[in-house]
Amino acid sequence: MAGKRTFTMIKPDAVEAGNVGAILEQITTSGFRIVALKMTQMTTADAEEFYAVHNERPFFGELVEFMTRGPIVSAVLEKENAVEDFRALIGATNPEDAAEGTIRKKYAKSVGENAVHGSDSDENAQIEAAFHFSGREMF
Ligand code: RTP
Ligand code: MG
Repeated sequence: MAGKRTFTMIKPDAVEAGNVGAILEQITTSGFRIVALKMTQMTTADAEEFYAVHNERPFFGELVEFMTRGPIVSAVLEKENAVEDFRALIGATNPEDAAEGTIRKKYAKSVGENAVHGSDSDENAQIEAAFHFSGREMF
């Protein structure tokens, strides 16, 4: 899937706010094809593993608490240059720094509760997609 796929989650804040449909609409009209999609709720162990790279950071406990408090919608997306283009579509981690029109500018509440996740490399996209989806769930 090198260069062509990325992984995303619509985070609990955006699901709670009823923004799943609008966010998926913006993703698909921006040229991404959905090749896997589901709603789940991560356990504490899931979130600790998914975000293990951040486990020394001061916000780690808060992040795990947030990501497990309600359902998420996870998806695998296909497009040329998917990882980089999707990071551009979602905008900066902190919505205050995110460009106008980006998903985080429109829907994120704060640097912690920032509506969506986007993989940061092709390698992590593959790892993260495999964490959330079996082979039979990706098309
Ligand atoms: P993501 O992994 O969710 O796509 O976000 P990102 O690359 O833009 O940001 P990253 O540095 O990987 O941080 C992962 C998530 O941790 C939460 N966070 N909280 N309170 C804080 O200062 C803080 N900093 C980061 C956010 O939910 C961020 O998306
Ligand atoms: Mg990240």
